[in-house]
Amino acid sequence: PFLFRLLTHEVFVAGNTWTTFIDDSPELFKLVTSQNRAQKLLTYLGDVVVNGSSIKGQVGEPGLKSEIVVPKLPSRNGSDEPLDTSKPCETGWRNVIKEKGPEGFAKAIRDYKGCLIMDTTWRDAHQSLLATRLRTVDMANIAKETSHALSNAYSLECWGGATFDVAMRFLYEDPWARLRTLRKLVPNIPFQALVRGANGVGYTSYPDNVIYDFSKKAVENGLDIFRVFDSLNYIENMKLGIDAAKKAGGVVEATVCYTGDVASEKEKKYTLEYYVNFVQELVDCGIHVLGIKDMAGLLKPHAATKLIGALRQRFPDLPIHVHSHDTAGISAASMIACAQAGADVVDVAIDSMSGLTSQPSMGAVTSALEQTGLGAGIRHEDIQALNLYWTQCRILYQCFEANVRSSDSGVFDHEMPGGQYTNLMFQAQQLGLGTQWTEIKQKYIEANELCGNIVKVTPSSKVVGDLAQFMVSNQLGKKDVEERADKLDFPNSVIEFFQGYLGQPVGGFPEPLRTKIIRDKPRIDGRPGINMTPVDLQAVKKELVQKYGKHISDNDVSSYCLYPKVFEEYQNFIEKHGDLSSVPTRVFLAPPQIGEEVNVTIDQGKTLLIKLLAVGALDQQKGQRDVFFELNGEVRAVSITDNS
Ligand code: 3PY
Ligand code: ZN
Repeated sequence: PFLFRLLTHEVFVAGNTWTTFIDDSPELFKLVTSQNRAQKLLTYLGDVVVNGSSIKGQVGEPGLKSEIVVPKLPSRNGSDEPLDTSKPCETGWRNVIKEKGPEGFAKAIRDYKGCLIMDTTWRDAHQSLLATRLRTVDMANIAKETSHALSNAYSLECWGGATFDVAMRFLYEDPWARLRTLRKLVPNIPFQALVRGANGVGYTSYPDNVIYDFSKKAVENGLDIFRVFDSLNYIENMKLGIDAAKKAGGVVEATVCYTGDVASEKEKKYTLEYYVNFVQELVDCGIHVLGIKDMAGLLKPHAATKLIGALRQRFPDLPIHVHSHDTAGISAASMIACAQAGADVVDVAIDSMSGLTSQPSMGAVTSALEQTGLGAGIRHEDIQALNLYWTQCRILYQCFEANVRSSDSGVFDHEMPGGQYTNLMFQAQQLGLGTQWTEIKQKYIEANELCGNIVKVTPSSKVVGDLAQFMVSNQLGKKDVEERADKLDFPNSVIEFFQGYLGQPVGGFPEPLRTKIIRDKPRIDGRPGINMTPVDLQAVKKELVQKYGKHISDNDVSSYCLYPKVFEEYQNFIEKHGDLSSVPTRVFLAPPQIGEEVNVTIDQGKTLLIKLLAVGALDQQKGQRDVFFELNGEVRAVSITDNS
């Protein structure tokens, strides 16, 4: 009867509910104020209604206003009935890891006749295209179909890199829960994470025990393969990351970061010989798989043939897995060249999440491989079905697009990694100067030279990017920096790099610049983590439990050790609003229409039916508005501070 009265009220019917109507008609409502889970959720939704989304990096609203349609996979036997995907697929390469261990898995991969794929859609593709903002719920909703469609994939990259901190920092999600959620839905395909060696999934060095603990937890929560790299290709950092992944029981995909151009006569530093020697050092550490990480997309087809050819010849039994970005528009050709030169796995992203600063298109690469007798064992029709989902998802997340619209072969000069390219371009666009972006790219080249022509990937790429931005904003050229280095107020990341906090760059630090920049600050000439005091994990847990309560888990302790401030802000948010990870993205990022019904599943299968009814007038004294919802047929109100 209450709802009937509300819904038939003439003001409500006229659709004019953003008025004093609510305040003038108190008899309509019985406010329920209990601070339960649903109420916390409504406080979040109410805030989005009154103030709009506060998710950082969001420009505008999600492009898709309806729910994403989950496509059916075609049948396997030619019948008209679609494939039954109500349960996940149970067969895949993960079974080989479970049955034969990492060594047996590596051997089986090497013995496979074709070239397998890793799908990066759940990690690098959205890190590179959508500012890492893809939420767990949108992966989970297509996960069972993915387990069937990509059952022959070497792995799904779904964790690590920037996803760990962005999950907490911007999406208010627990990264560990993401791993567990997806694991349940995809039991058959190995899960892969990108791990920055001694930097874990952070941007700095940590005490060794933090990295060992993190790696162990990753396996416990469902991770199989660690792609371990170091942002300076510094072998001592690599050894630590490799050992941590191995002790955790994971498959160790030790990775060399590719920079420069092995096929160029001008290349004097990052030559074929340099790579072969570095890989030998990795092999000596007892790795399972070799990763080649071309984070900027510099590897051209001819260079790929030379590099992979040389490594294949020198290490005939070592599985080789190649990663690239399509910034210049060349990566599909390069990945095919890699496969032909003996690579066992190449990285691709589902078509609508591919290209530009992301990985090459799955459909394109697998179709091309098929014709060369190096098929990946993935059905073209299945890719089309998955792609239908991701086409909608890309529109949904358009508010995080950086507006990269074309290829840029200038990457061969500036060598910016894919994710950073999109980030810096976005920032330059926000500044609104048409020339800003070109200037940043130019200064990035100079900043790299000042650092001594280093490998540029997170976190070393941040150093070069920060130095480039510093040079742009202070109108400094390379020569100015060299001459005035002892007086300039450099960004912290730059000072710390020159101190040695990331490790030792190939060929050492440039002098006298290093001394001029760090002045009397300490300098580290070995592995930064080696002298760090171990963290007392039990003591940290005790402190966190005291502060936040008994729900604090050992995983939380690991999150805190890597990102103390981010973790605390995330916990404070969760205390206020609860776990929002299953709120549909379009209402997480923008208010629903008045009268629109939204289903939100909380806890284990409990579904809330939520409808926005009306928004009250501004209470001038309190600076608040009441927002009225219907929750499973009952009216609830929340008072929200209006920030406008
Ligand atoms: C990361 O470290 O997050 C990267 O994606 C590097 O390429
Ligand atoms: Zn990448």
